[in-house]
Amino acid sequence: ASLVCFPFKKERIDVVLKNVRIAAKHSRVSVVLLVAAGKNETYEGIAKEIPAIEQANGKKIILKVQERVGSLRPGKGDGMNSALKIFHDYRPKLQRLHFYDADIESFSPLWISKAEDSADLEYDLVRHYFPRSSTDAQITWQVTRVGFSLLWPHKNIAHIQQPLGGELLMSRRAVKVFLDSPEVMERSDWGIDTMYTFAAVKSGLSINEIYVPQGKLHALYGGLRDLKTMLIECFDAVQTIKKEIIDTNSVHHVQAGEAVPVEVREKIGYDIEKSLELLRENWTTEQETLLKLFPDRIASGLMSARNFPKWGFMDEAAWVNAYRVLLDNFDKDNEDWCELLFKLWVSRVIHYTMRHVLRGYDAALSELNAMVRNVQLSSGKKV
Ligand code: GDX
Repeated sequence: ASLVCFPFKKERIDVVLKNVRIAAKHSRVSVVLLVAAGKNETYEGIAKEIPAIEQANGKKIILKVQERVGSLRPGKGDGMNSALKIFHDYRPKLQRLHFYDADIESFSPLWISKAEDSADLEYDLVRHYFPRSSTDAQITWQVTRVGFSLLWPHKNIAHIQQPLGGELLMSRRAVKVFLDSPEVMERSDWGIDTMYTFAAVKSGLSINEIYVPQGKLHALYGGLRDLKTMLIECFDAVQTIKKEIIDTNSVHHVQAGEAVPVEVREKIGYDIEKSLELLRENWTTEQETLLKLFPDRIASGLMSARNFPKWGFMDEAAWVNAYRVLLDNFDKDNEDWCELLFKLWVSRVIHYTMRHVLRGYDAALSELNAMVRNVQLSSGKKV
């Protein structure tokens, strides 16, 4: 028996309810759990509809406000970790826990069935992965995939397709591993996805990544500024575990991808014009001082972007150099460091967009894959 959880904050009520009905109807699902960030309009709107959905499907639907589990900003991590605890204590015992973002417009019963099929083959962790627009997923590519490849080039973790994905199935065994991991339970913010991925690999859980060809259609980001908090928390998560040793190489299978649908190939993931402005904003003298820790080309490049949008200095090699400096020095409690990390990442994303996305979808994706492979090769070679 399985539990499907949708963590939510502020979302379109009709979209969330549609997803809840899909889960409640599924034959493998016995409980649906909605974990709210707080009691807001979305919460109230959902609460009203629950009795009818329970009655129509004969399934238990639980709506709860998340607990304070971790110690960082209370966010999606507290939501997901609260769900782990509810799942673990639920009686009669449940076997599998699924997570899906509540705002997905393309959710279907197939997402649940595919994950269940894979869990039937006894994988501990099943992760959904999707075709993504070439300008989407720039925290995944530039921060998490580069970071994992730099730190553990010989391990499976460097090869996880979408290590930040919020759609996944955990076996009871996986849930137990996460509940017993202090790093996971403390991660109350956006860093939670990084920690689940890391803890799964470190503890040797078997992982299957399953491909969902329709892609994940959800609300578009505005400028890259919308992603600043997520960027900082995802980078901080990598920095926290940078000294960890992974001494397992567990089973990791990836289902082959398929042709990418036109809607995904042609979608623009963020507002480019709005994002160009970001390189000029919020400068302080402290940021100028911190920039001196970086190689000259990066420091002078970013300084010149204060006057006119510039990005040519932040190619792949420069980003990897900047990443190393950040891993050694970044301090998430210092706002100037946060703003500097953000500007460096913005210049990287704009460089990639202008140099590679312009050449078309296939060229852009092959560049991202080449970047990750190059980082693995250069940091993994024995000298
Ligand atoms: N309970 C709870 N508490 N839910 C939250 C909170 C919170 O503080 N913050 C967000 N959520 C919910 C939200 O309502 C939605 O259902 C889901 O979490 C994802 O949030 P959203 O703002 O839609 O995130 P976004 O930008 O779509 O990122 C998601 O996809 C990324 C990815 O796959 O690349 C999110 O699951 C990321 O963690 C993931 O890395």
